[in-house]
Amino acid sequence: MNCIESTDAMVGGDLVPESRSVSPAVGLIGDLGEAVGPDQVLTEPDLKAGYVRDWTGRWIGNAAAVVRPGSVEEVQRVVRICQEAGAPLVPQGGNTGLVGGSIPHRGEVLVSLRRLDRLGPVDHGTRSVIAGAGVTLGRLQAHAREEDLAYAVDLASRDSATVAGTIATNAGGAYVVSRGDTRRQVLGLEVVLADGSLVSSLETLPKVSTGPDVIQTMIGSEGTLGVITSARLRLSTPSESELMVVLVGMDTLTDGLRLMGPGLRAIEFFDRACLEAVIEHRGLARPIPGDFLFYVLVETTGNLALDESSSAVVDRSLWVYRESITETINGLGVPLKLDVAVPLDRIDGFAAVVRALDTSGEVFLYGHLAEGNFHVNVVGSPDPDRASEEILGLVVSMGGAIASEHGIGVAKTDRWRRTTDPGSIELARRVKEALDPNRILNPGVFWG
Ligand code: FAD
Ligand code: S2G
Ligand code: ZN
Repeated sequence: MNCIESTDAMVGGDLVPESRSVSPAVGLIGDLGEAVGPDQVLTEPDLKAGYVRDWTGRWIGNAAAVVRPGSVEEVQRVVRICQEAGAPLVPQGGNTGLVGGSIPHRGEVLVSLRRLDRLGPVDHGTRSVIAGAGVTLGRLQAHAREEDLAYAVDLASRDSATVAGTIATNAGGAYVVSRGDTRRQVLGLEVVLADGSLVSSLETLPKVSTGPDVIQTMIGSEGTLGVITSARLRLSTPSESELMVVLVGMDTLTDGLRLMGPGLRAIEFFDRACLEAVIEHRGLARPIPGDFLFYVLVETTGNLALDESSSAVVDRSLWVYRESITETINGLGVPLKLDVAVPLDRIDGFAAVVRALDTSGEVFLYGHLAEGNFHVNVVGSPDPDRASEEILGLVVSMGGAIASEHGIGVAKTDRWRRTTDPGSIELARRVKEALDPNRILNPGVFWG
């Protein structure tokens, strides 16, 4: 059940923005300073720097100002001011997004939600918790653990990635195969719409059927339909049985699929290039003897049918080889990162064709095996746009998806428009038209 609550007077069904004594002389920056306090409005380039550069360094944007509201009411005021000034804004959480969607590319107002970091008490009855937009994944996971519960989504960016950012990108991570993506964890949302009004479904009961749950459209909307200020999230009981983590060397990914069975929690893969780079970057020992095209990491509470040919080690610390890949690659140079998915019966064919492409860069393949989710990274390509076109074109030709968990952002907006079926584009356009007719919300994403 969604209820619209607004501090605005409703006149004849139209929202009449509350009167604001705007002295024209102060302008946008002054208005924003009045709304959140001047020290929460950053205009100096060095103070804005961390907010306008993405995690990989591939995008460096510019913001009219960085604004850091500390409450839902302040978010409403900021959005209303931007709406009335016709000033586009980009909502930002931990700024760990990898498709350029969290960066102000054309002087937008950057609205950082990190200060909305309240965490409610765990509700054991509904096994859920209300978390503010700016709560990091790591803090949410620790909060759940203290109550002998668990939050299902886990990313290596857990100490920066925020609740709202993971909802806005429908983040996946290692446990999608056993616990689902972020969408599966969202029980309710509180969102500030483009006109500054507030809509909330936080107090919904665990199971209702009260009409279209339109607010769920915010999941995966990447800051283009509303500013998420809070969410009610599902928690689960951690598995009792002993976990086993195994790393297996193999020369086809299809062989890796045979390791999926009862009790599976996560199945990740990475190629030889990733392993060599991580061993060097982190100064780690070689985890298993032998030299293989691929390495598959399995976390399970079941038994694994390992034949004598597979080299395997059972040790929970093996995750370090998988979790170090992103930072290792970032240390080699600004990577072209393509998060894609291909049908499971095409995974080895896809890997072979990508490797054969002439990207003139170093190619790294890793990701989440059960979903056919590859993170194709290319470092040192002289023409990353051409490499991106070729790889995304290959994905589409194989019946795959041009994004599996990182979203579209500005990196794939053009390709998204060209490869998504026209009906879905038209429906998305109508929703955007209805919710953000003046296109002030993250205008570069999807519709840029
Ligand atoms: P930001 O980067 O700040 O924003 C991301 C998008 O969400 C932007 O479009 C932004 O406008 C929008 N947004 C942010 N806050 C709000 C809000 N309050 N309301 C509306 N829109 C909002 N991703 C995965 O899916 N799986 C992984 O395994 C994974 N591993 C990673 C490992 C590393 C080391 C790094 C650096 C990144 C990884 N990521 C992964 C990518 C990234 O962490 C996710 O995309 C995450 O969801 C981004 O969260 P954030 O808070 O940093 O969002
Ligand atoms: C992962 C992290 C980001 C990347 O490691 O699963 O989602 O592409 C990725 O390196
Ligand atoms: Zn991933």
